[in-house]
Amino acid sequence: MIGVFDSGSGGLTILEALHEAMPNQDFLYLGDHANAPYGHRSNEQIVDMTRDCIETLFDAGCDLVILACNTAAAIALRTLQQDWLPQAHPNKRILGVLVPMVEALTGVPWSQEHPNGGKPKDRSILLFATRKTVESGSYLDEVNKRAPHVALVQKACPGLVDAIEGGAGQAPMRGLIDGFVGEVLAEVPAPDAAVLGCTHFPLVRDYFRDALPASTELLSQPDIVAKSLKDYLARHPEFQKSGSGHVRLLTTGRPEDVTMADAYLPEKLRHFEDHTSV
Ligand code: DGN
Repeated sequence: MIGVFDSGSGGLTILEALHEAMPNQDFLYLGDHANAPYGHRSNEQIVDMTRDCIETLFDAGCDLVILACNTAAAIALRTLQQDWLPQAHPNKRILGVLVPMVEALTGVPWSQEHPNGGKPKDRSILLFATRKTVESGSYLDEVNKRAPHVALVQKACPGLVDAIEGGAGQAPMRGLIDGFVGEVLAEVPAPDAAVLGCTHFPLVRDYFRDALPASTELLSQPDIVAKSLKDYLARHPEFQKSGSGHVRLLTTGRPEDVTMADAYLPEKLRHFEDHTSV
């Protein structure tokens, strides 16, 4: 069984793509709704909360956990992988969403740095993400290290996770997204590509699509992460336990409080069970 974690319901966009790409795999999802959104939390709190949730997924029988949360991946993943996992759970693995995304944005494998320094920047890519992810600089640093020809322009979208989790109406949602996209297009009028670097944002992908120029390719993080996990499992068969395609959704909060479900989640992704682990 593979664990999938997000601060709230956004990681369900990743889970949906994982389930579609690996229909025989069993998945256990945990949304930390009791503490969401993580944008208001300190880095130390994000590390602690992410670790507690991963521990819960390990305890429930997962050997591999996907951090389907860009914020947690950017802030907590390296610390947890280096300082906690080897001592606490040496046989388990945590994977994030940043590595596959950086590889997709740059076309360069993660293991290669500075492959073509000195080239002029001839490809512009917009990254829409949470303020925490943008401020961490993780995407920018990793892209710059691998593909100096890519101009990655980050755009923080404060309040968007709250609006999605809170089930904001369609008109205010469109207004919010038009505002973010308009501000960044004033800087870069014709970007080659854009990526939604927050797992909540694909739930309102159509609004981003409408606000961006038709010539801008909108990359799908869920599809990129799913392909990457499939490749990882092919290389690491010890984590590939064949199952029956069972998917179970847990929340640290109360299922009836997961209000965004009604507004933006597809029906099949709405069935959270109660779970109080942290
Ligand atoms: N879905 C999370 C992400 O991908 O960054 C949102 C994090 C949050 O709670 N702010």
